[in-house]
Amino acid sequence: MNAPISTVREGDVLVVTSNNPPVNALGAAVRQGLDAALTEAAGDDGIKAVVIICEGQTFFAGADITEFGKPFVEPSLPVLVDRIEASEKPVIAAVHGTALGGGCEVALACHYRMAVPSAKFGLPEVKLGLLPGAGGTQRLPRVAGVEVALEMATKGDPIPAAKAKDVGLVDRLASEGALRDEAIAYAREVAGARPLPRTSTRDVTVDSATFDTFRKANAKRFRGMDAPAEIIDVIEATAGKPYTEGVQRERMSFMKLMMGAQSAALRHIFFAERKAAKIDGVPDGTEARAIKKVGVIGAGTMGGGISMNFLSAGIPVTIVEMQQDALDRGTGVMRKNYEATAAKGRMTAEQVEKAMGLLNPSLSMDDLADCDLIIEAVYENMDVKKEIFGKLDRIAKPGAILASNTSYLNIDEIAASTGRPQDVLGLHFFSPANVMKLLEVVRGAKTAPDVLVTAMTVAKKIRKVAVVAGVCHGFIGNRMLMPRQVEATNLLLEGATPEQIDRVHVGFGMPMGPFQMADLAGVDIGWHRDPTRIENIRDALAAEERWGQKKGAGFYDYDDKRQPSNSPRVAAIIEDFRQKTGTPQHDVTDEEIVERTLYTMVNEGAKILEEGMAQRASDIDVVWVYGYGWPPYRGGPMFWADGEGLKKIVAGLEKHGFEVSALLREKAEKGEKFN
Ligand code: T1G
Repeated sequence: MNAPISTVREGDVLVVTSNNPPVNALGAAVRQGLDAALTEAAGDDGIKAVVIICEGQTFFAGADITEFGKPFVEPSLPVLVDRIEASEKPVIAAVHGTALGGGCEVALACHYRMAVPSAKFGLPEVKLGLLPGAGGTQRLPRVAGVEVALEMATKGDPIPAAKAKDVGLVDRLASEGALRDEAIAYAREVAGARPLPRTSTRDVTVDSATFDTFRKANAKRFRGMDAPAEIIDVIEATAGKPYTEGVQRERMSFMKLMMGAQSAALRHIFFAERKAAKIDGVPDGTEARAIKKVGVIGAGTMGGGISMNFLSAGIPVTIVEMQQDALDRGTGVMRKNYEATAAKGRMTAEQVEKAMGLLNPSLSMDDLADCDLIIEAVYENMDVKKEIFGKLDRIAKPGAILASNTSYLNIDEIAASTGRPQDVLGLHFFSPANVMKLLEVVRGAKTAPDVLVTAMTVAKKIRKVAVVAGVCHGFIGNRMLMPRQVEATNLLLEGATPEQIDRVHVGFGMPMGPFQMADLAGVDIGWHRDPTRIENIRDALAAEERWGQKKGAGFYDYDDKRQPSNSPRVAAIIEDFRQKTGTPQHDVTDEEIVERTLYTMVNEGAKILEEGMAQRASDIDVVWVYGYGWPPYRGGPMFWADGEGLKKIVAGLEKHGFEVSALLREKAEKGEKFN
């Protein structure tokens, strides 16, 4: 591979260019090239200033994550950034794309920073369970202040160039498309300026109360995570201290996090998310179909949420309902959702109008005739879906992709109600569809390869994380949810309480437990709606209209602010069922709850793999992290099981009499892992 770093003399300015696709990661060859360029600049009196710029998609997007855990290659990034800053000639960072992590730290070590308006700066190391390990915790507080540094480093979200300029991270904005020329001109302008503005020599002013205030304000968000807490500690401990002392503390904390389980889990998820986009058995070079216009059938919660994903991505949507009032209600909810986002400052009013302007409400399916992708999001009933797909077969243009948003139903059966099963697949969005990142792409037996490739391409465009699932009841996520819910209910009958089971799950890191989730989603979801037919605890609650938060009562009682409290009525219902079923009672331990609700999920995941319903174990991890809030710092159920030890999982399942998946047993016996 040719050297990623090249240098060229533009008069008295040395332009150092990195060409290391896809994201100019700061791998060993890049670091060595930059180091050599600094030596070249230092050794040539004709050079008065240096510009560092990148070709391709972006300025350096960080250290090369694929190098982590491999033997070290000099120069390290911390050494390199200090060499940049120590240069006797000014070094100007010319930034486009996303200067992230080590890329942002390289820019911080430069004496001047220029960026095009579309550029972004970020320290996303925290999303990998790490912290900025090349001086970022020391230089950013000195350049932009402690508050900005805390915000950027603990949350990992990038800021746009204009804000970066406001906070002092960027000195000069360049015109789009003229970055190289304008950076060279800027270099000439500052070539003689002395003293060189070395970030590490600047002071940090801070009010010591800042840190605890920040910790308290973000306690819920950072719950259970090591990296954000460590970052706050490092910035607090080193603010006001000399740079050389501060970077030592930074280095120590970086290595501690790097060796920790949470970073391994988060790096696993980082790569798993990208691996999920790759589809086994699809010929390389399979072209995606063009999706210029989308149709959505059903303007309910799901249809509206699904439509918003495309509208926000600038793709026109024709949304079809049967009745005008349902159509008006649905489009009204979409506008309300957008306006709520705008009220939070995450969208402008113009963007709301632009998105809504791409929406074409209709009462006739005939208006879907020119759509390239049509997504059905109606009532979960196979007959209804078959009828709709039969109609679509007559209406949709040749080559249109026909998708169902079904959560459970058989895609092959739906496809068979058309004459074009090769164009049919499942696109299972998760509620709220305009928020949840996960998209299960359900591959029918006859789904054509280019239809799958199109689905993955569209998913990326609408900023979803897509995972291919096979046709089985519940696909991947909901199929694993079932044993968890069944066991959680069984545990109630045997002596556990809803609050105990939910506490164990929340303590594990889930956003909520099974019963809190039921109350949020609706206890009546999937209920047969016959209040006289009471066959289980859920029926009993539903019969009393304890349908969850929306009714002020479900497995918990809720006050008018939807604050939950344990419900004596629910305890009585559970007790009643314990009596009626004669279930033997025992003291349920937290460990038993984990074994019976989480180990059973892993067991189901292993069966899903055995049956080929998921392409790889890491896909299952992606489903649960992005679809159900499994704590990313635990890496997903299959990664977590690897960490627990598959032998321990098998023993736990056998202890409670579960039938252990053959694949799980085989891997446990061989001492293998899922990932
Ligand atoms: N290292 C190695 N490979 C990377 C990479 C990285 N930093 N970033 C992306 N890739 C690969 C990715 O796996 C994929 O590979 C391809 O590039 C395209 O990525 C010392 C220690 C930059 C916003 O965390 O956020 O610096 O699947 O699909 O959607 O303090 O990539 O094609 O084989 O995501 O256009 C900090 C992580 C590192 C940035 C581009 N930096 N990357 O998004 O493309 S730690 C990050 C991203 C660090 C220092 C510390 C995104 C992107 P493949 P993609 P994209």
